[in-house]
Amino acid sequence: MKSAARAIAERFALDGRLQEIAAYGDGLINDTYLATTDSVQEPRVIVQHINRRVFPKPEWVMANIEILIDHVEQQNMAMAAGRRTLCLPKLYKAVDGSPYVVDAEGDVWRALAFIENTRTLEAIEDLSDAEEVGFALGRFHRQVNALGAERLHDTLPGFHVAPRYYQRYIQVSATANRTATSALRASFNFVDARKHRIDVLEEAKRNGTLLLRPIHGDPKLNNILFDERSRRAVSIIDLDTVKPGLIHYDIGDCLRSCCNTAGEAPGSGERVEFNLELCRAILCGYVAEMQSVLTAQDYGCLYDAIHLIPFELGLRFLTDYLEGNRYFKVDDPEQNLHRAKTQFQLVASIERQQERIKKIVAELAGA
Ligand code: ADP
Ligand code: GN1
Ligand code: MG
Repeated sequence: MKSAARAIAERFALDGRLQEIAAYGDGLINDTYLATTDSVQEPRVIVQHINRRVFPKPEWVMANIEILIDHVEQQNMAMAAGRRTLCLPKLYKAVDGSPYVVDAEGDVWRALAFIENTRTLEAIEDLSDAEEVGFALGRFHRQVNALGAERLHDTLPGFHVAPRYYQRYIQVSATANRTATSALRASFNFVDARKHRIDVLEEAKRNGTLLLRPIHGDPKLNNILFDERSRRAVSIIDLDTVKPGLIHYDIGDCLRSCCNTAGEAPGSGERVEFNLELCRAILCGYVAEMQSVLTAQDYGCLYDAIHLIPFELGLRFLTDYLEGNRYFKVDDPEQNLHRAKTQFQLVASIERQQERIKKIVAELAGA
């Protein structure tokens, strides 16, 4: 794959000549590479291969990203000088002028400007990091809200539609049930006890309580870039999943990722808890940006989102485990089961703190 990546990188109109290219990042879906060039201004470039099994229409993914980057750049330029901005990485064009490169297998690759002097965080360390995360997601939502969901393609039909994942799980687990170990059965029981909650956000969407808006789709902690020195959030990346959706999917996803400081794959014996103080700080930073957009109904569904999205992710990992690990990349065949159990532990922690989470939301709604 590395030599393929090199040949692909040569087909982009980069600033400077290509030097090295190496695998980069730890995403579970696409393949990411870091290329270096001899350019003084732009010595590093991110080159990515889009997974076509997951994104059946990669050209739509690219169209959404182009519209979004353009929109945010225009908004940033219209902002008063000195005001804080959230930037998105610019796309390099291919040598032939197209916005991406298609390889011999018909797969799509893109190249993005590397945002220098930034870092991602493995875990949130303090409340200031948490507020920065809230700023990043809130500013992103506020800026893309003005774009309108109808301008974006639905690149991943069913993404974050929890009842769809549940239906698939039911089909797949029916066969597995007969031979399940007791550990696996415990996960099945966990899901069964919560199946009545699975439709909560989709129902709110159907009855007009929640509206479709442009969303990021995957705002986990390591998709936010922080300034290396100030540790302020400067960018939100990994834009493949940008599409029309519920901002609640994003809020739930961001909180399940950031408030679980043990991470998606904790070591054995490590406790998985949902950290309330981090939750409060993230939501504070978020609401500071989104206050003018959020409705009473939006606040009313926040707890449901915080509870549902880790449950949904656990269900997705569990189903993939049962199907033989076809969707999420794994290093060992049991990894997706471990990831599923971790999300379920997080759900249990959220349930134990339900009243306190609702109180935080109520305080923010009244602020
Ligand atoms: P994935 O998670 O699917 O592998 P990402 O787009 O998140 O793909 O990229 C992987 C990692 O590469 C990120 O976590 C980040 O560390 C780094 N990265 C990606 N894009 C940029 C960018 N434009 N500038 C700086 N670093 C980036
Ligand atoms: C996948 O590609 P990556 O690792 O950023 C997944 C997300 C999950 C995440 C869990 C398109 O994101 O939905 O929350 O793994 N992306 C897709 O780590 O399914
Ligand atoms: Mg990523």
